[in-house]
Amino acid sequence: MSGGIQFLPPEASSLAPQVDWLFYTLLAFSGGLGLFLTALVIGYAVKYRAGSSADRSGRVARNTPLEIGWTTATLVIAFALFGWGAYIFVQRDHPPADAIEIAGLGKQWMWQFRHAGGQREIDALHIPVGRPILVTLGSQDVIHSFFVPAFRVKQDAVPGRSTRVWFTATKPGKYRLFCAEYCGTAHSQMLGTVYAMEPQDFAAWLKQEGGGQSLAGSGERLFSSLGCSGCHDGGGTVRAPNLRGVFGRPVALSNSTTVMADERYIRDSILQPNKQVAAGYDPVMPSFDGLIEESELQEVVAYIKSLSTQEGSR
Ligand code: HEC
Ligand SMILES: [Cu+2]
Repeated sequence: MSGGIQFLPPEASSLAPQVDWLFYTLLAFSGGLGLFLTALVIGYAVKYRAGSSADRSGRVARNTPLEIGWTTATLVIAFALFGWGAYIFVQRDHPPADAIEIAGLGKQWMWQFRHAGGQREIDALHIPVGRPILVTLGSQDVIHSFFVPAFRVKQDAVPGRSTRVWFTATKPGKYRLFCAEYCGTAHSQMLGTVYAMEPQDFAAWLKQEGGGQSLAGSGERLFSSLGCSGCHDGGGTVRAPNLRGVFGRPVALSNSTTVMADERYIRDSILQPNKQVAAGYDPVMPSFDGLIEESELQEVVAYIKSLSTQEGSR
């Protein structure tokens, strides 16, 4: 964040150079085409200005190879640019499996982040460089948008939904975090700082922050205080699926389709249990929509996920 005129923010993520290359190529392509067309317009305007002695007999001369040539060439270029952009987009949408997960929550008007160990921060996000970071985003009120220009990533946080964004920071430093979706009076003050740190510094930071209860631990507490365990831990009168190991596996539904039990499925199961009913069970689970806060939902989802990732070790 130094002075002087900056055309683009620093490139501080593994994605940033790729995005910039695409951007510069698009700029060169459309700039070149724009200049070429402008030159033709000006050239002809001068040539055929009123009173000039240019030939106006209106000869029609077609050049079929030339026409086919430029149509094909621009088509190929346009598709190549599309393919290139799509490749980056798909990559941006597929976090590596070993990414470090952080729960992010947008609310009027601040960003809250919670690490797996329970460390919580407001308008600040500490991350290690060189490791993929996956931020799952929720919103407590209206649409916000998580935007870190130096990382070239932007992702909406939408109420009632879980979205995600991932990146690998490449350079230690402080980077601006914006909310890029107008979200009310203090939208312009919804700013934060991303602290990209060397891994050992990050480990030290995590330790120093402590954190107390882990995210999944808080979720486990909610799981019993909200009454989920009454049905789901067996022993009760209601027959409900055991959630151990459900995350990341395909689930058979009562309508004979199968769905991958990802974050969205877990979330929907809690807020709209009747939308997708697990095969072999009665649709008796009540909706927790309105009874559970967004941040609590993130904790419960973290807990249900932990039931799968720590399989056997618990
Ligand atoms: C009244 C009993 C009951 C309560 C309370 C309850 N559930 Fe359920 N839950 C069920 C039943 C029955 C199903 C299977 C039918 C269905 O999918 O709706 C289910 C399905 C689910 C699923 C999908 C599991 C799968 O294998 O597909 C998840 C996730 C889930 N519940 C989480 C929760 C959470 C979290 C809570 C607490 C906030 C909760 N449930 C509270 C009865 C209950
Ligand atoms: Cu906002």
